[in-house]
Amino acid sequence: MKSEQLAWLIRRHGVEMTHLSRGSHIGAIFSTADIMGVLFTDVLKYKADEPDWEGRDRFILSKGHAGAAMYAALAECGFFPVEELKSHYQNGSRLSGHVSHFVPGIDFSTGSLGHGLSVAAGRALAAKQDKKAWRSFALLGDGECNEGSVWEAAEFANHFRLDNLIAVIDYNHMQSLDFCNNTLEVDMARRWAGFGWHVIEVNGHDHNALKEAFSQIGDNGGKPTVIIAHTVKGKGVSFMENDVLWHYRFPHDGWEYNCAVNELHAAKPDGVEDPYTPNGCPEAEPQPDGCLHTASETYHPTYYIREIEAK
Ligand SMILES: Cc1ncc(C[n+]2csc(CCOP(=O)(O)OP(=O)(O)O)c2C)c(N)n1
Ligand SMILES: [Mg+2]
Repeated sequence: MKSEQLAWLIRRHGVEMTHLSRGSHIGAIFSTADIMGVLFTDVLKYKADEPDWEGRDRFILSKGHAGAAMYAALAECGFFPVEELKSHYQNGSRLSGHVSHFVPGIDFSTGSLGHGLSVAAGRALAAKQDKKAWRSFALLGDGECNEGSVWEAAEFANHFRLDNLIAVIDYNHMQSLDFCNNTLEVDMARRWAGFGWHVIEVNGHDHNALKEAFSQIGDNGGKPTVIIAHTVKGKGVSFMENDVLWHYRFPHDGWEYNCAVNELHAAKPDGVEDPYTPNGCPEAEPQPDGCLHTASETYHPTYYIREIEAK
């Protein structure tokens, strides 16, 4: 499968999974979809029919709230049946909202932010000590980089010259309910460089640029590599882009679900089938005047309060 096809399927599954479960984090899923698409088609070494294969690259989705993106990638790459994705977030399902190591292909459960890089760094050191060729990857959010533990791991990786460690930052400038710069500003590239890392900046939605960036890892004078991927939270559905609402909101029946699916269909690559709505959705009724969920509205954390007041 091509990376663009996988990224599209991640987005389509993401809409369905959050819609069915009334689950959160569609914005984060879309933000990482292209990075995950490239990682699972072009970069990571693995055997889907042997998830614990010793020679596999290790990958940790440290921003575990984008778990639906990883589940979709794993299912599409053959780790478990695609049909199972519909059970995401349901009672009794192993596909919990944040990634779980009970799922084939997932080595480490996350969800509490700030832990993935420490584990990935420890693994990279273990690989070096055991003279293993596999590499250790971690995908982090930019808001997650507010966690002090990220920077302890960054120092550790520099000290041990872990050039088999690759951090990818989903640099979308947003964290749950606000923009990062309103919360705690991180001067991203300079900070990582200051911690001794080899820094690559890239458009996180440009597959060729991502592939080029990943091809540069491992030969940087002993430095660990960080790929700072400039992304847009909610990328792929216009009314979800750069809008804090879609950190927690799920695509509701009607206008939201139909428009999201139809926008994805308008950008569907050749050779991909939509497993849920092969021909897209009927055109949705326009939203009534004054409805709170219009595309143009600038959402704000007070949205939920306004929604309650409106009832
Ligand atoms: C230790 C910890 N604190 C708070 C949260 C709640 N939380 C979940 S997602 C999120 C936003 C994180 O921002 P970022 O890493 O930029 O991810 P994005 O919102 O861009 O997907 C927060 C604060 C958490 N999961 N873990
Ligand atoms: Mg973010």
